[in-house]
Amino acid sequence: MANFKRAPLPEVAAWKELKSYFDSEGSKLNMMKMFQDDATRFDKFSQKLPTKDGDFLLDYSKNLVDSKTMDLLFKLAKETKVEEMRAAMFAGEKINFTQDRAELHVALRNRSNTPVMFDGKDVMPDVNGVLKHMWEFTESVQGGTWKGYTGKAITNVVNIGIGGSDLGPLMVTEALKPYRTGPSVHFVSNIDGTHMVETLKTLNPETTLFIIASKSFTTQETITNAEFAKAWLLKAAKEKSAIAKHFVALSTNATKVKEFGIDVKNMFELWDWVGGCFSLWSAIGMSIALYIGMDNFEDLLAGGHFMDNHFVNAPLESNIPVILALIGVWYNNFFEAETQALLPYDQYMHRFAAYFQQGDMESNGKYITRSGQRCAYKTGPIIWGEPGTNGQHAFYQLIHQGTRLIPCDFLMPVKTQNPIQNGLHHEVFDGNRPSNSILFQKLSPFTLGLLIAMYEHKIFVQGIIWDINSFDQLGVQFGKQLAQEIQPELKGKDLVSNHDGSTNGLINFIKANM
Ligand code: G6Q
Repeated sequence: MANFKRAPLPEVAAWKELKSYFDSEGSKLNMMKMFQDDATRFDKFSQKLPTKDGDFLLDYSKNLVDSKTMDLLFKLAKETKVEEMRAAMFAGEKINFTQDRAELHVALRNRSNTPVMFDGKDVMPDVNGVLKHMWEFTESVQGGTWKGYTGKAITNVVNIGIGGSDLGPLMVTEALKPYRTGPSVHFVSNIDGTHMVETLKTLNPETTLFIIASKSFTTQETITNAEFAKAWLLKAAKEKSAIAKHFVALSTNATKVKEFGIDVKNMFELWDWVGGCFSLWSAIGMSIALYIGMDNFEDLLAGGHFMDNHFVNAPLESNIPVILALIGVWYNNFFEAETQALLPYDQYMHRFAAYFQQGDMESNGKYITRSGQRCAYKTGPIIWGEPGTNGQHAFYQLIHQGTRLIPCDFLMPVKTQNPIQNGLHHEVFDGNRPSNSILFQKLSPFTLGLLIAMYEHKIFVQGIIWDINSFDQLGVQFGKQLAQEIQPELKGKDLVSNHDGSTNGLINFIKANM
């Protein structure tokens, strides 16, 4: 096990130096002046990566940082053991120590196929086995050889899942619409019956395939919606044998999948070491594969792998996820910025910020350090955002001239998928307002993969610096448990009195009015 021992953050030397630099000069840095004083500022504070889909650029020169700030931030990364933790993650160590799990999503996109060891075993044969299964299935659905119960091909796919088993595939299928080669895809997550009912309204059971995406296969919302879908199919098909033709499962839980009535040959496996908010890279990405084809799905994986290689090999000083993470820490903990905006200038990326609300806030929305103390500093920021240019006509006023400091990431393709007018349409920030500009040629599966992995690693690095376990989802598990407890109490007429006064009052109000 790598040596994770380190000082608590407030005692780390670079942290103290950052604090005193912030108090003396760092907080007064003026961007306009820094550009005037240094003609090489853009070259100094930008990183270009050549990729197979063209050059990728991070320009971080429009930030309230100078060389001294960056040097101290890199020192902070070293002193908080970012390099050691990074090595431990890639080596399959159980870095999610509260749940005793490794976090090996990087193995799912390991296109170079080098062994990735976990508990003394190479996981790559299993990973490649599931990819092969996905290839076969995708080709049969897209090619029309997979038939529904009346012998018709599949035209519509409904992914039933929630949280990590919904947000990624939904975001990616929206972002990669121009690459569509397969059936229409729909996503049902909410336990409010409206979501399911509205989705099924236009669908025909003979040509609809349901994907039940649930790592645990016990999540209440997903299982309730899946049962509803099964009843909807059986109402039309009459025969139980239709289930095998219209339901597949993406899960770790073969027993529950069988119990539900899905043939285990139609189960696509994932493993405990795939965290929920990283699962789009696993079989949970099945709806993506069916929609854009396996070639494109593998290109998405290749983009993620490209970023993994960069993250592992580039020195901290030119490491894009590390730079993004450190600048985020500078604003979060010294300028006390409360939020971080993600603003993609591509309409297809309209769910990108929503996706990283989970990725970031679930990972770093924690107040207990790795050694069990309460943090004496702020951890993860509030993530939000909408696509540009719509945002410009709504909330940019506050970003420009409001009283809060809001660091922004602009994500911009040089070429739009659907040109109406030439040129970029991004607002130039003329005040002392900080932003990163992330430019790529065109939103391809590869580039999207790279962008997702870039933010995943940024979040990971911030979690290390803040000394929290970004990977555990014990808060989410606790919420699920509470929901399980309360559900039976909603049945029957007896008044409930075992919670706090407000919870009892709310439950009893609902029961009285049902
Ligand atoms: C896990 C996430 C959470 C999870 C859903 C769905 O990291 O916290 O969003 O993905 O609760 O869980 P299942 O896939 O087990 O249904």
